[in-house]
Amino acid sequence: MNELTLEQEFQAKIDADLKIEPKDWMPDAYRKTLIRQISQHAHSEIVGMLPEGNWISRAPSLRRKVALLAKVQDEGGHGLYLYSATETLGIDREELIEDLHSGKAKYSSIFNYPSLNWADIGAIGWLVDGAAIMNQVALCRTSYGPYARAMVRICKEESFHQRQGYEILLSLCRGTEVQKRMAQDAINRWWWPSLMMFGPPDTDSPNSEQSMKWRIKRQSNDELRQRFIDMTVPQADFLGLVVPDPQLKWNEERGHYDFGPIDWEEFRNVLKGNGQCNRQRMKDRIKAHEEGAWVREAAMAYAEKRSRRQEQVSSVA
Ligand code: BYC
Repeated sequence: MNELTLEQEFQAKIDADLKIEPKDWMPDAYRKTLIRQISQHAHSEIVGMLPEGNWISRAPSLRRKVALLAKVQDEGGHGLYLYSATETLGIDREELIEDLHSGKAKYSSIFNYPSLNWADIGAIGWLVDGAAIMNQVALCRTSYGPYARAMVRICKEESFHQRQGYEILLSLCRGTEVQKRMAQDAINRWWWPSLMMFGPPDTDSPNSEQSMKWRIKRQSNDELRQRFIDMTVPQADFLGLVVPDPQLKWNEERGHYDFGPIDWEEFRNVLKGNGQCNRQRMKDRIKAHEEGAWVREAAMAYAEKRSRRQEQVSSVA
């Protein structure tokens, strides 16, 4: 079969909402786009453990500590599912991790902001995980089978994470005046970066059009961002917190909230490596990777020993 027919069959499969599986034929550009997006997503999960990990030893109660520990552990697990999904596309995990550490690969802009106090852990759960879910529920129907299946499991866990964050903020907002001020301060700092998680505006998103045609992305960056704002503003009202956007206003005609301009210059700057925590995050990630080398070596040695033993057993049988 020639390339054109293969490509037409591939697109027809996508248009019929069938999943593409690892051994199916796929255009090289589809494979590359998936490797880029899924590995960026995996890196985000792993780097996303850092700002929260800082607070495990300082959580205000045993209950909060256990919940945060479980959340951070889930994120490590999400990274593993996603690295595994990327590997089905014929790339090695070590290579992906090297690209992250060398600064070649991107990870979500949001994790380059600092978590300054306990209220930030609430804001991360509510806003960051809330934005992640909004984006990831759409990805449960993405066209590549292994990615879609990983996302189903991830989304189930993310919804606990979001509730964990909201509950922290609810407690603070029902607490003392100082606690409420802490919650408001955290929202003031995390609101705009959370909106940036959805990526640049549709008019400035080079990958969107093709990714939507391939149904890797099911909704555009702006559609998901708007949906997130519409869902989150009433939740902020319930907490009694003010969303830090003076232009935020319900638009009856559109059936959506209007909102003020996003500082895309700040976004681009963070992507270039100049955010508040980019350097610190990469330093911590590389250190953790180096310190974990013995665990990877021990796991490999164990796996090799087991497979040698299995070979011996089957040759005797
Ligand atoms: N940060 O053409 P576009 C989580 C890049 S949640 C950094 O629109 P695309 C977690 C983009 O990669 C976060 N880079 O791209 C939550 C592209 O760069 P290149 C992770 C960004 O791919 C809680 C360029 O800008 N979630 O993990 O069509 C706790 C142009 O953009 C960002 C995911 O990764 C950004 N915010 O759409 C722990 C979800 N936005 O490679 C962990 C999966 C854009 O062309 N990913 N860029 O140079 C996606 O859905 C899509 O990749 C995006 C971007 C919507 C993010």
